[in-house]
Amino acid sequence: MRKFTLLAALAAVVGPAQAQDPWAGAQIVQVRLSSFDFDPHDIVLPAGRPMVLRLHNASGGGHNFAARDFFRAAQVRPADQVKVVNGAVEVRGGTTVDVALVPAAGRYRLRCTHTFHTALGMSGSILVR
Ligand SMILES: [Cu+2]
Repeated sequence: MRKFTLLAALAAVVGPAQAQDPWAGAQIVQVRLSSFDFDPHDIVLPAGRPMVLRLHNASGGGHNFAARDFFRAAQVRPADQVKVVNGAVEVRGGTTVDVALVPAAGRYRLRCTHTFHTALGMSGSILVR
């Protein structure tokens, strides 16, 4: 009986928090990947606000959105954490990948780590303030 009461109390505490999706009204920030560019190149984001990074690869070949320190400092939505591997999100040609997160203030480096792509122009920055 005591166990049940405790569980019921826990459910009451956890219930409302789960019902509220913090990303429901999140701002969508689109970034276009192509050979060999990021558009925009220098991304500016508001700190501490939930947003959806919408990464669209407009080219036929694969690219990634590599920003290790940015993703490390951000709060990435649990369901999207598998999309960030070694600080990079892979985006296959012609596809779009959404990553919901709350960015942390700072200036971060952005690049594509595919061979030679950084040198060919796929580098930029992310400023969160
Ligand atoms: Cu690339």
